[in-house]
Amino acid sequence: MPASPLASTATATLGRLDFPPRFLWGAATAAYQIEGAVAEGGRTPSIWDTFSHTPGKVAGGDTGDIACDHYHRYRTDVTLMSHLGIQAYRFSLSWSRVQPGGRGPANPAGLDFYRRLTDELLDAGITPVATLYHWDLPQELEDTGGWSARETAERFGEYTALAAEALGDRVNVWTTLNEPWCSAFLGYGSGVHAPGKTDPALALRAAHHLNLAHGRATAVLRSALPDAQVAVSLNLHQVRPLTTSPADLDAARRIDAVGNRVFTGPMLSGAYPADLLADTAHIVDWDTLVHAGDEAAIAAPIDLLGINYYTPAVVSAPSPDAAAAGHAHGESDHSPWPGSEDVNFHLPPGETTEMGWAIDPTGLYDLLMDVTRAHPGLPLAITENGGAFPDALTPDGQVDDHDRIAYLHQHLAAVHQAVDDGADIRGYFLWSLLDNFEWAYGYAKRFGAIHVDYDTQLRTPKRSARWYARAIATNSVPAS
Ligand code: IFM
Repeated sequence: MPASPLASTATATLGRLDFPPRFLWGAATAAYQIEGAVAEGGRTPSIWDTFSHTPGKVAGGDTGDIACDHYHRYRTDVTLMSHLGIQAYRFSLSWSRVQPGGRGPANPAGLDFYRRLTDELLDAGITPVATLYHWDLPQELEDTGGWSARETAERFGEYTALAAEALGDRVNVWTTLNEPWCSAFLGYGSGVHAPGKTDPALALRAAHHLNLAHGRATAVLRSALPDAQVAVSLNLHQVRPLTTSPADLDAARRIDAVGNRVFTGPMLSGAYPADLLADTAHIVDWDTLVHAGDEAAIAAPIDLLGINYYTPAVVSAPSPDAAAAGHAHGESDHSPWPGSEDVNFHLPPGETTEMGWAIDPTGLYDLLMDVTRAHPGLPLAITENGGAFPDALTPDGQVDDHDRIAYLHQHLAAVHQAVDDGADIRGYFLWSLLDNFEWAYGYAKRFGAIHVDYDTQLRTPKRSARWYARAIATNSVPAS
């Protein structure tokens, strides 16, 4: 593993929580959520173009056609980041911009866009962190089975090689997949995300092929860019049983298996967990799905685990009338939890964000400590954390988002506590730099530190952006 550029101890001085020296303060976005320009520079449609243009799939009929027009305004956006002191920018590559159709040669115009973006970042002293896949599979690959087809993992390896060859001289930190749980289980299980399939067997197949894609990409990056840091970003669920009854504890075990260990098992421990295989044996034949050597390939060592956290999952014993989707993952008649469809999900008491997600920073602390205990020595970064709130522009054009500041403050304090308690946490990426296309919710939910007026594309840093800039400048947050 490359030497850590970061120390791993935090301190508290009077009135403030100090983060480790060289703790990395970042912000994150994703291609389809901000770029727009969906038909420019040789880009071909992704599954999200198809899905968002299908009536009834996205709130308000919104699409990513224009989004934040970042494709044309990336210089402005880098300047804004620079003014805030952002040290690292996590963005994703649009596969169908880099390799239209997901097969064959690279698209020079697509690569040029990412070269220009990364050059601009480097000129501003901002570290680029590139995510290879944030949910926008080329539609042509979906037409031949998408993630339910093993071949898609092979295509992902080839695409990774094209990206590494073109951008490896500029990008040193790579994330293979963002939240493969969503790609597999919301995309092929509950169907609230593209491609909108609702088949538990396809969802489990997709999970395995996403794991395999991660393994293939990691191997390609290692061989093409021996000095690069390789990571994956998982939206690990902080699963909490409603009570300590054996039935509730078993419900938590089941959701942990199909929500977390389906990825961390093969990626970090070299095997699918036996209880997951047992819970889902009636849905897929794992012996046929998983070929000899797959688990070893998926377990290719990573340098850093990215954790995306928003809210905990409180669960109780299965019952026939369990809500199909569970809280926090959208409305559908189909479950995103194959084999554990009838587990009940509960919204904990207390405040929620505009997504209806419980605000609970102890979930982040517990998650960081759980992962640290399960995988000692594994460097971590929070690659997404933030909240959607009902932002309103004041008459003088400001956004006084005190609720978002409180959310960030509480969650950063939880990160600080985890560092103090021994977690090796290298950085934090606020979700999101900009208001953007929030998938099935369209533009109705705003997660940005920077407000975007979608009619004029005017960017206005919110009060939270200034608060975050101060945290970066002082490498600390207030103690209370
Ligand atoms: O906007 C998403 C992002 O694309 C992936 N993680 C969760 C965010 C908020 O829902």
